[in-house]
Parts: sequence; C-alpha cells; structure tokens
Amino acid sequence: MKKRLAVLAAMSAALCMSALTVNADEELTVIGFAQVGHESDWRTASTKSCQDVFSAENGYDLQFVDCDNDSQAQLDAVRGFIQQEVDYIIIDPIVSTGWDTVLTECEEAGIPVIVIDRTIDDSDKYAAWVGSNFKTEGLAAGEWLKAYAEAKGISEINALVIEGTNGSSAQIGRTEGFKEIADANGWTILDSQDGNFDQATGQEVMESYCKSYEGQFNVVVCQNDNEAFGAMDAMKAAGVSYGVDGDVILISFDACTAGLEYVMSGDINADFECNPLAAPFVEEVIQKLEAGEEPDKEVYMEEHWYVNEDILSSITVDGAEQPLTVVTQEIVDAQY
Ligand code: GYE
Repeated sequence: MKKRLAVLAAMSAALCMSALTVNADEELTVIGFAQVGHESDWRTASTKSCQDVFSAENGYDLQFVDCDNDSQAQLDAVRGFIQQEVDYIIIDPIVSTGWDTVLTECEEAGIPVIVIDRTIDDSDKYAAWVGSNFKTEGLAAGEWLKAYAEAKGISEINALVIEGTNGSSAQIGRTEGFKEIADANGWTILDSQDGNFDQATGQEVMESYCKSYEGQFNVVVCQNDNEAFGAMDAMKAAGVSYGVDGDVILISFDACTAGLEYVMSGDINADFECNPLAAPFVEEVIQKLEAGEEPDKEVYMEEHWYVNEDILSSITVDGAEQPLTVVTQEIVDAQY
C-alpha cells in the first residue's frame, strides 16, 4: 500500500526541500526487505546499498528486518510484510530451500518478490533475482590456485576449507566450484567445516584445524573475508605463517575493503569478489514492474578477481578468460 507523505509534508516547511526529488504530495513505494543478518562486511555493504537507494528522498518507505541468520525469523518477516500489504518484498534468502509456501502466499497477495544475492532453489514464484554466480567464484578460486601452484612449483595441495553458512547458495556454489577443480587435479581437501560467514566462527574453526592438522596443510580457503580475518588470527596464534611470504596460501571471497587491504599487504594471496551493491539493479526491476514490463528473471553482478603478485595475468574459468587484478591503494579506496 502506498503511504501518504503526511509527515514529510509537515516537515517540508521547516526543511530545505530543494535536494529532495520527491514532492510532498507524492506517494512512497513501500518495500519490505528481509535481510540475512549482519554477519559480515559484505552484509553491511548490502544493507547500506538498499538503504541508500530505497530512501524516502528517492520515494520509498523501506521496512528493513535483520533476520540474524534465523530462517524461521526470515519466513515470519516475509509474512509480516504480506500483512502490512507492502508494495514489493525483497528477500536475501539465508538458505536456498523451504520457500515455495511463503512465495505462494506472496503471489496470492499480489505482492511481487525480488530475490537478491543468494538464490532460492525450490521455487520460481518471484519476479527477478539479482546476484552473483557462486559456483563461478569457487571455480575461479580453484583455477587461480592451479595456475599459481604451477607458477611457484608447488606440486602438492593439502587444503582446509572454512565454508559459509550451511545451506546458503553462496556456500553451496563456492564449495562445488572449488571441489570440482580440486577433484580434477587430485588435490587433498583435508577438511571442510561451516564457519558461518563470520569472523568469530572462522577463528574457532581455524583454531581447531591448527591443532588437528598441524604441519599437514599448505592452503586455507575461507568462503568470505570475515572468516579469513578470524583464520589469520588463529594461524598467527598457532605460529603458522600465511600469505605471499608464508607457508600457507590463503584464499578468500568477497573482496571487501578490509579484505583487499590484506591482499595488498600480502596476507591474503587472492580474493574473489562478490559484489553486494545490488540495490540499483533492484530499483530497475521495480521500475520495469511499475511500467507493466517484464524484467529479466536473472541479473548477474559484475565482479573481479584480486591478487597480490604480478605473476599471472588471467585465468580461464568455465571456458572464459578472466583477468587477475593486482590490488593497489586506488582499488582499495574505491571498493565497497
Ligand atoms: O559472501 C558473505 C555474506 O551471501 C554472498 O554472505 C553472500 C555472503 C557473503 O555474509 O560475506
């Protein structure tokens, strides 16, 4: 339901309205956003992207729910939006299954759903999805490691993986992609455990890995930067050296600002970007729906692969050649 801008109208006399693009008598488009939680830098950037685009100044009333990684809370949030009769619902699904019933309820209420970031894999009752190909990210990490190991004369790979939240499409895709390359090259994955996409859990998992696999691993793959930050603390405490000058190759995903700083300093060898700034593309979907047009069902975000050393210029992922970018201060400054 469109909300009258009564409050803004009252405020308009006191405020300088010249910067606002919305007139006091216009209606706000009400958007319910069921966000995963606040587990990572990536997530903070994703939330900010939505808050920036779906602001009152831009003509929106954003109803934001932080679901704190609780799938039931996320289903409840969506049902709450249906009761509120919002105009659109944005869902970043914590896990990829269990969605068909609630999406049917949205459909019956006539509320279009836009899925962002992680995918919903057991229902197609949504207008559009905007996000990343997580399997491609995992494949890229594997292809980079293969080329890097060859360039450095490393013949044996014994890897430890710290996975993202179990059942999320980001975890499933990155795990599958990396494993495909590992299997094709006869690498050993010593262990692969859930690090919940957060720093504290990443650190805990790495602490236990350092005890269980002491002296046995030469690669650590963290499925996001915050887990990598925790893993670095754990390795430091255990006396394990990592990064460009270390004994352990450290690979990460997301490429948030802090992640890229660690790539630049050589603590993380390679970081595979996942772009969280989806909201402008979501707005395009909404504008198409408002105009009665059919939006593309899938919109992929553009992303880059970042490294410290200038020894490989590209990798081939799924048949396509993709550049590797050496991180500079300029890149860090421009990153989300
Ligand atoms: O990699 C991680 C976040 O779903 C792609 O979730 C996203 C992941 C991202 O918490 O940092």
